[in-house]
Amino acid sequence: MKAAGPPVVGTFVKLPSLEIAEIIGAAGFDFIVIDTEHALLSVRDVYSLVVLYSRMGVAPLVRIADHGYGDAQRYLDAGAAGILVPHVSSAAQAEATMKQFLFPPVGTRGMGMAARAGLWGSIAGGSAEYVRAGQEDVARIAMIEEQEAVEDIEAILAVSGVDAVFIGPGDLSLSLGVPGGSPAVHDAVTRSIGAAVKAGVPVGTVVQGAEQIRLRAEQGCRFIMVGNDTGMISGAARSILDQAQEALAVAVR
Ligand code: 3PY
Ligand code: MG
Repeated sequence: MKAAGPPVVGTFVKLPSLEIAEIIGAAGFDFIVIDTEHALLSVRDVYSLVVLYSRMGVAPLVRIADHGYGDAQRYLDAGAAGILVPHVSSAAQAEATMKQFLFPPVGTRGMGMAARAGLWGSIAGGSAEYVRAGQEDVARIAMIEEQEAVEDIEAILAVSGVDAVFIGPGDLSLSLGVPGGSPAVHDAVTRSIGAAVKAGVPVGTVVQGAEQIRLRAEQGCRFIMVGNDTGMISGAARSILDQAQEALAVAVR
């Protein structure tokens, strides 16, 4: 996210399948977001996906389901490259939530060096390196998905535990009370991206289609998300069936 060059590209992972994970990893995404907010993934499922994707060189992030400490701590100790916190609607909420994922003295995250993130206790550099990596190498990403969050965006961006922000157009459309793809949603995303760029905080969003990808990259997004594993399968299933049905409709009987 922080490197120069084009934005990094990722996708959401919702299925607890190592086979699908290998297929998506082989496609060459820079990162993936394992989605525990909207998918029925167990902690053990997340753990397996984190291990497999990191071994394939694809940065595994996890979207947590709420603002709590427990499961998120376990994902970080499993070696997740970052966490996305959904529905962060104010600076106070951002500060209280992100503190849990930073070690003292700035935060309250617990020491779990015997876990995978500490290489099962054998990490070179010991506890100092486990703590350094947890503070510096993990991305704590606040999701901006409500009208209040867009209005409070400058204050949210100023919270020191917010390493990046991700703008969620789907929930923004619900919050604004307008259909997805409406100009009001587009403008709220554009305003949020602009504020993040001005504050020097990496920003990302989810996009559909080449035109939107170019636009959001030109506006300054540093990470872009496209689609998810379930959509890829359902899209491919529909497309292959449509092709068969079109061919049959014109087949000589
Ligand atoms: C949203 O758009 O609401 C998201 O959570 C991103 O997919
Ligand atoms: Mg959302």
